[in-house]
Formats: sequence, structure tokens, C-alpha cells
Amino acid sequence: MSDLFVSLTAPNGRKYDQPTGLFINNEFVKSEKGELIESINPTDETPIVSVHAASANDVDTAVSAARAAYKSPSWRSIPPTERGALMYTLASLVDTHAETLATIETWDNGKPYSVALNEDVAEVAGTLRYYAGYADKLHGQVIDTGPDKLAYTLREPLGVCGQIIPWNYPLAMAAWKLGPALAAGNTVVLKAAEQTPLSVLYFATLIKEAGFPPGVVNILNGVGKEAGAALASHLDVDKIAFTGSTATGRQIMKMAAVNMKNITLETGGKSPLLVFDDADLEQAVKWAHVGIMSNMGQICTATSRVLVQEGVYEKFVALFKEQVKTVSKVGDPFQEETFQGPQVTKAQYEKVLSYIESGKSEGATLTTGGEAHKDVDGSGKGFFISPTVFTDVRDDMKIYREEVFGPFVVIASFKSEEEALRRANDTTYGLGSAVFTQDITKAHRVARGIEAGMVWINSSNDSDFRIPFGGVKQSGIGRELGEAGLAAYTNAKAIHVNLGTRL
Ligand code: TXE
Repeated sequence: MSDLFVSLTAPNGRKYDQPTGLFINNEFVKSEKGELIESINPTDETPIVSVHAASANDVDTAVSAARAAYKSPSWRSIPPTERGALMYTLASLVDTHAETLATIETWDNGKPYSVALNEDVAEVAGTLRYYAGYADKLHGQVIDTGPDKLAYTLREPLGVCGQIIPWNYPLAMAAWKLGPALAAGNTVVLKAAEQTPLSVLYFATLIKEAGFPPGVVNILNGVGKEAGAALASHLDVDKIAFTGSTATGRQIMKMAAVNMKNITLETGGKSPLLVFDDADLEQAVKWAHVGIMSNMGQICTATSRVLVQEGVYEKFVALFKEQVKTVSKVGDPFQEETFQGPQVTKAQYEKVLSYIESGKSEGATLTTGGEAHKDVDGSGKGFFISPTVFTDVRDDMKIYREEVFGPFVVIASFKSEEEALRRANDTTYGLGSAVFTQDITKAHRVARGIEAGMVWINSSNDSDFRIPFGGVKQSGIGRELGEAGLAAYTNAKAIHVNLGTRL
């Protein structure tokens, strides 16, 4: 085994070989300067392993590999059905290695193992299969303009795609971006988040095993300001796809302007969940809880602002509090009964705690939680937060306006539908949203009125890789997933064939 693999035993006893290099041209290599990122287990704050961190020059090497692969007949001329077959093989390898992938995800990120296995890793395989099926169904159009002309479109790949992903769903975010890019015949340089570098490197071994030609997929770890910025501003990268904070998204847009890259951004949110008087309250409570408390609240579409009509407000708050008490079991993410593990990093943990202080000082009512949760194993270690509910929150409070990205919800009441919509839309964001009502007309009317990329009626965060995902306003540009996600990785080339003698 090369020195760029380390034999590890995870806290659940699973043994595996962790790659630690940069994955370029189907090989793991050291970073040029030997710089490393140390991955920390958020459950007990111990270091797991260090991996290589790409410099700007390393990014350049990866982009060159991706460009060479893009031009190479081994990828360029591969029949689309075979391209799809490679993706199906990759999906099957994900199934075979599901337990190892989920173990790494839980160890590095802190999410409950059952979720990592049954949701995240299952979604990786599902997304790859979904897009594999599209590889040989990229149909252009024939456009009738009259007898003197044959006009048609080809759907061509964009070229070399840079992809920058966050740490909340490392494997799933990689699949959301790789699936459509590969189905459409692009090549990729993907940069993982420095907070969770491990699972994507293991996934890289499966790309090689599946038989993708060298250079088609390159996976790097690296610090955002250096490796991410080098990718976003690279002159030989044709597209940049990014998921992360709105602030970084804004910088990426500026950097991408250098060569007018095609761009897709999925950024932050403060998604509203509206509960009307006529809602099935039990259902509303359950979905509202899942919508903000799962994945430790680290969900871009977390329904973090709950607005409840005044007739059911008190009852909703009481039931929600009860739901948190009975379901949100905080603990070791490898324990089966755990619903909520630690926040991903100390920085995120401290960010959530600072919003808790803000909520208290601004005068919102702290209904439950509101502190670090330090008694998980008696060691006082780990980035655990008690699930936190603030009620009687005013619209001008920081906790109502800003993305907290933790197990932290604000609940307020409203009187009328008009008021609910106005307040739901009173945000710079527009990612997810949810509406609870039994009135079908009101449900659809409100869904139309909400300024968001996605509306769930009588559910929350009920996303699916077959359905377009993305935001409006400052929550992003473009769509991932579904057919729209594929379109984001192709160009429509127009071919005009003169059939007559018009001149
Ligand atoms: O995000 P960043 P951070 C939100 C959430 C969270 C906050 C901060 O509110 O608390 O953002 O998280 C790379 N050029 N979301 O600081 O910085 C970085 O290396 C190019 C919501 O982790 O946006 C990582 O790979 N790349 C979000 C990725 O961007 C840069 C998920 C995300 O990091 C870069 C994550 C730069 N200058 C955080 N700086 C969601 N939409 O789900 C950083 N990166």
C-alpha cells in the first residue's frame, strides 16, 4: 500500500484504508507543498487523520488532467450508453461499499450512522443511477423554420467543470454535482470541504475501480481561499458549480467572471414553514421538526422560520416542544437511538451558541434548549448543542433574519394569509418553504405566492433527486437535480443547414 493510504479503525470497529492524497488522473498524489488538512472527529474532538491540501498549482495540475481527459478519445468518443454503464457500475460500487462510506461520513461529519447509510449513501447511488439513465437520452431538437432550412440542436457538454462542495452532505453533494456532469460527458475537478475531507477520497477509489478513464474525475481537498479560489478563477475551467454560504457564493461569482464561466450556485436560506389554523397539527409538528432538527439543522433548506396562525399557535408550540423532547435524542452518532449528533466543527458549534446568546439578548422567549449539550459521554467533549426553540420572535431579530445552520428554530405567530405571505417573503433568501393547510385552494395559492425555489405542501425538506432543487433571490442561481440539473451541464448548439437557394 502506498504511503498515501492509512489503515484506520473507525469508532464502530470498521477497518478500512483511507486515501489521503489528491486524486488526479486516477492516482493519489501528494500536494506540491506537502500541506495537510487535519480532520477532526466532532464527537470527541480527536484528530482522525491528515490529508493533502491542494495549492493553486495542484489545482492547475488537476485542471490540466481534466482538460486532457476531455479531449481524449477514451472519454470524448465513448458511446453515451457506455458512459451511462460506467455510472451504473459506480452506483453498484457505492452499494457494495455503503457501510464503509457511511462509517467515514459519520466519523468525519458527525451525522447519525443510520442516516448516513440509509439516506446519504443511498442518495449517492440513486442520483448516479438516475443520471446514468440520461447519458444516452440527451436529445437535441429539430426546429421547423420552413422548407429551405433544416435546423437542429445538439446538446454538448460544457467541458471542464469545477465543483466546490460543502461539509453538511459531503457524499451526496458530490453525487448531485458529478451525476449530471458525467452523464453529459464533461470532465470534473471537484473540491471537497476542508471540514470533511475523508469520504469523498474513499469514493474516489470507486471511480477508478468503476473504470472511468484517468482525468475524467479529479477530487481534491484544499482550503477554500486557496484551492477553491484557484478553481473558481481558473481560465481553463468552463463551469463552476458551488454549494455553500451566500458570502462565498458572491465571491465565486466574481472570480468566475474572469472567463465568464457557466455558473450554478446553491447558497444559504432562512426557509419559512407556514402552519394555518386548519392544518393537520400533528403532521405539521412532525414535519416541522424533521425540517429543522435533522442533520443537526445543517441543511440549506432547513425550515428554520416557523410561522403559525394565532388560533393554533400555543398548541403548536406545546406539541413542538414535546416532539423535540421525545425525538431529538442527542448523542454519539454511531448509537442507533441517536437522532442528533454533534455540529460539524467547533466553528459551527460556536456560531450556533452565539445565535443562542443573540436570541436571549434580543428578548425572544427561549422555550427549550439554548445551551451546549455536554453530557453525551461524560467527557465534556464534542460539539453538541441542545435542540433550541425560540418563540415570540420578532421579524427584526437577528435570529429571525440570519441563517443559523444548527438545531435552532424560531417560531412566531401570524393572523392572516396575507400577513403570512408578506412575512415569509420578507427575507433576502428564497430556497425552501413549506405550507400546512387542509384547504387545497389556499395551499396552491400560497405556494404561488411564496418567493422560493421549492415549496413543500404538507411536508418539509421532502427533496428528491428527480425533482429540481435550487433557490431564488440570494439563495442561488440555476438548478441541480432532475432534468434541469442535467441542462445545467450542457450547451444547446444550434446547427442551421441551408436546403435551398435563397441567395
Ligand atoms: O461555508 P463556505 P462555511 C452556510 C451556513 C454555514 C456558513 C459558513 O450558514 O454556517 O455557510 O460555512 C469553499 N473560493 N452554509 O464557511 O465558506 C470551502 O472550501 C472558493 C450553507 O463552511 O461557503 C467549501 O468547500 N471556494 C451551505 C465551500 O466553499 C471557497 C452549506 C463551502 O464553504 C472559498 C455550507 C473561496 N474564497 C455552509 N471560501 C448550504 N447551502 O447548504 C470557501 N470556499
